[in-house]
Amino acid sequence: MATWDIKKKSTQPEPATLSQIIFQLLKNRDIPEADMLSFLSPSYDRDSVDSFLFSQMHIICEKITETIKEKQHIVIHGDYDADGVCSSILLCELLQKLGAEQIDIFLPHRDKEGYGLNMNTVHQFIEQKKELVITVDCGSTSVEEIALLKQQGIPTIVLDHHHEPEKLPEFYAALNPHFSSESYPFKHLCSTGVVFKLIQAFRKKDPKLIDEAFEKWSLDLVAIATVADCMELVGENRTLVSYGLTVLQKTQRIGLRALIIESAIVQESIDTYHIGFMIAPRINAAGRMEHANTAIALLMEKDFITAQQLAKELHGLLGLSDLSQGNWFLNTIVRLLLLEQVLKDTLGQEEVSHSIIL
Ligand SMILES: [Mn+2]
Repeated sequence: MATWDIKKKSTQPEPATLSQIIFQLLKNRDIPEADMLSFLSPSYDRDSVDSFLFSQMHIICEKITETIKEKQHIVIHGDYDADGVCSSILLCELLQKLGAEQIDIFLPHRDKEGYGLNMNTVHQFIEQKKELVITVDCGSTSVEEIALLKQQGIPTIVLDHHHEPEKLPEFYAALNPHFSSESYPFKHLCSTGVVFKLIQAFRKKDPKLIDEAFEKWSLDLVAIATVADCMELVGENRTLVSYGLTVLQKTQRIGLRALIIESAIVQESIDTYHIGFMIAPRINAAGRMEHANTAIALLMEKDFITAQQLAKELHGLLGLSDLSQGNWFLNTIVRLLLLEQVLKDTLGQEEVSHSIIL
């Protein structure tokens, strides 16, 4: 018989609006008393952290504004997983909104190029005369690659959330909550969350250009990436995902709608389960089985017919991905067992023979 190990009753005073049992449950999960209310019912205005608490936010905003004013060529270097894809798209949309005309997104091929910047890519950027490189979901450890870019007069901005290496690259500036020199108080943002903080910073600087609608409609991708990257759903992430789910349930992105339909999800009921087990795996399947560019193309597509074709493509790649991970075998067994039960129930057959041919 199971024995329950119940923590001792807390003697600290409970916030007036919480019942003793809820207070005790949160306490047992190490939620600080000050965070209990926002944990249970996040509030966008109350729980958002000031973007300019990032120590280099001002420098980065200025550099991006200047680069766009000079009509220089910007390249976004992302990653092939859901966070890398979503952060590349959000940054591209922000730069377009700010008036940038020359933006490219570069995502490495998972098998042929691997994670992060590599020397071949850097040589390509130099040859293509890129004038500003912005890395998202990577770049924090690319010492040699960023040094070569700098040597060639190309500055690099890093927007990342990977841990600080022993030696930092010579980037122009960086937003990374994990850097020891970083003063931003919340450490668990994914890269898409970091790009979202940049959107909020530009909104604070110019609320007419980056309006409230642009900021709020960006939250669907923040929710997807935060859940897909398995970030802790505490503090600011809890607020971003909570509001992000509401946005996702009404998303205006044609590609995302096509993906939701292809995944047989009722859009109005999307929650973190649907992101983690249905949406994110399809986005990740592109980078795992072919190239993450297909996921970018789908999520940025404006035409529904094309979006449907791309969504079907990702759905097919997910099947291949399942197959490569052995899930196909388990799925087949489960489907056979369900079929056997149906045959027994409807035909009254006691013995049902079946076989799997491999
Ligand atoms: Mn990430």
